[in-house]
Amino acid sequence: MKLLVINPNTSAGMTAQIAAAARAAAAPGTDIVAVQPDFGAPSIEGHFDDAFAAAGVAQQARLHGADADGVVVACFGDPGLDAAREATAAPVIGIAEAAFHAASFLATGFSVVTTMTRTCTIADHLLHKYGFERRCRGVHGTDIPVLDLESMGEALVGRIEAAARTALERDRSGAIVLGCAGMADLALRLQQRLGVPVIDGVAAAVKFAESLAALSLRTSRRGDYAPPLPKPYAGWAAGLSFTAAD
Ligand code: 2AL
Repeated sequence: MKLLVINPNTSAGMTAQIAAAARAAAAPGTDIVAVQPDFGAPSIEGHFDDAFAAAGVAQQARLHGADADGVVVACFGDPGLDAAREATAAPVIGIAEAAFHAASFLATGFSVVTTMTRTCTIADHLLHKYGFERRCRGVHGTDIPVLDLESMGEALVGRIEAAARTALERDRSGAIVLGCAGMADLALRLQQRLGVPVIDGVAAAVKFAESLAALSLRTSRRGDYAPPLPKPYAGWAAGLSFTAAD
């Protein structure tokens, strides 16, 4: 099976890191194809970055989604998730959404530990949108820039571990969701140190996408997830238009 993994930011280093994490989680026989948009921000750390990331995900899902068995949106803001679901019938899983679901199977309450504090609002919005506000007991920023995660030294690991310990205590939660695709490598290490489930959304999304594809389950084409209406897009997006032939 082929999984299209979309890194919504434009950092090639992070795309490679996400691809490695996805391959480590994937079953034998799952082919991971990792892509990124050709425009936008090198890291998604706010609403302005997120707006370009959503368009980038829509672009990549349109260009490469047709022959995929599943698609993963590998940024914790799940940018462009609904747009990608219109663009292809393959199941599309966001890493935040996947991590929230996985955490809810493992604990009555979980905490999110993420990067810049300003991104906590984006996670809050997703928790409400998906209906997880009663399971998530807190979203915690560490003020670590996303691209600093590319070289994960012990000092950085220590800061994330400390934030997770504080979150577990203050929130009375039983699991930690890591709030960035760049934290994928950390999950097992932190799980051993903290003694609670630590969920990386990249691995969780890969496993959910594989499961849905194996169950022959695809995105509903009824209602709002129907393919986009045919109309000519303008400017650089012209090549992404849907036509009556789609
Ligand atoms: C992210 C992420 O996963 N990728 C990115 O560029 N920004 N999320 C975050 N909360 O900082």
